[in-house]
Amino acid sequence: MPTKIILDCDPGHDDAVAMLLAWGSPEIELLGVTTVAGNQTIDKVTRNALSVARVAGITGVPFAQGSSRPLVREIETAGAIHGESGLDGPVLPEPAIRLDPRPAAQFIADTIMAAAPGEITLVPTGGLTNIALAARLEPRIIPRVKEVVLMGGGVHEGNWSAVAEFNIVIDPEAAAIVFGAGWPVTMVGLDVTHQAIATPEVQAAIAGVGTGPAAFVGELMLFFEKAYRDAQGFPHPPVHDPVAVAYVIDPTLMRTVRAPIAIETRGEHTLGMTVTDLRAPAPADCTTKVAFDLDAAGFWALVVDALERIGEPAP
Ligand code: PIR
Ligand code: CA
Repeated sequence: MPTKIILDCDPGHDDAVAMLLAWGSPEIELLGVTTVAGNQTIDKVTRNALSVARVAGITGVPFAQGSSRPLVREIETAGAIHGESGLDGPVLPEPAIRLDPRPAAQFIADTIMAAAPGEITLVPTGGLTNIALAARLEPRIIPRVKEVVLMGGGVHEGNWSAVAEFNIVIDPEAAAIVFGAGWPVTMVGLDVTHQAIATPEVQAAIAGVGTGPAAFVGELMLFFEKAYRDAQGFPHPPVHDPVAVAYVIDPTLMRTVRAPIAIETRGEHTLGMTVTDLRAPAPADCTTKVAFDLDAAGFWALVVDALERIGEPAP
């Protein structure tokens, strides 16, 4: 039985790859895609999500637009990394599908309440605004969600400050709600995603698939590589978001440790830090886990397989 997921994202080069991995993997049933302001403004990331759906031939999956800003703070985008559009590099085709009329939080709440308890895994790859709003809108979803597997945070690494990761620090109040809700949370953070590097060998394997969607990913990686080199000093870019999807497909691709995780919402130098208590043993009531040590070859094999399965969608 495939795992049913809702992907909540802000595409975003790596979010686009996460969408493709979810759509092209038989272990996953994509119940919906929701968007949240983050890498770019909400109208841009929503348009990007619909363009990616067109590229990959994603049909029969509802797309719902979410929050245009964090719960409390002003919006902060990542144009330096993802460009003016949020998905700079390839030509973005006109969207071919219409949005679900519901706001993302409503869509998430409705979908979870309509499913059996324990059926749905939430996979957020952007700020946690929509997920926090859904939990407040319909608290009965909290015990019904199988797991929240999110890309965000990190124990030993930061990328938006010395100690904070972008998805957490842009909406730390939402992150505090999500990490503290009591549902199982797996944090797929920078400790693992900085090991998911699109090396020249990886980029060659993707190009070797030889399809339109694979070429699209290649063009995304080209832009992402230059941006990551200029802005963050990485020779080749880490592709964060599909690692969370890969954990849902095959949790043995990384090592996870149960540990309490607190979100810093008031620190002078540490805002958005995911303060992870690795002292053993974890308390019995601990509902959070953190991932380390990625099997990068196994991860990229999943991405290439998904592109092979997507093939050449009808235009
Ligand atoms: C990536 C992101 C934001 C900033 C940088 N420097 C790099 C986006 C990605 O889409 C990913 O979800 C997460 N936020 C990584 O921090
Ligand atoms: Ca993202």
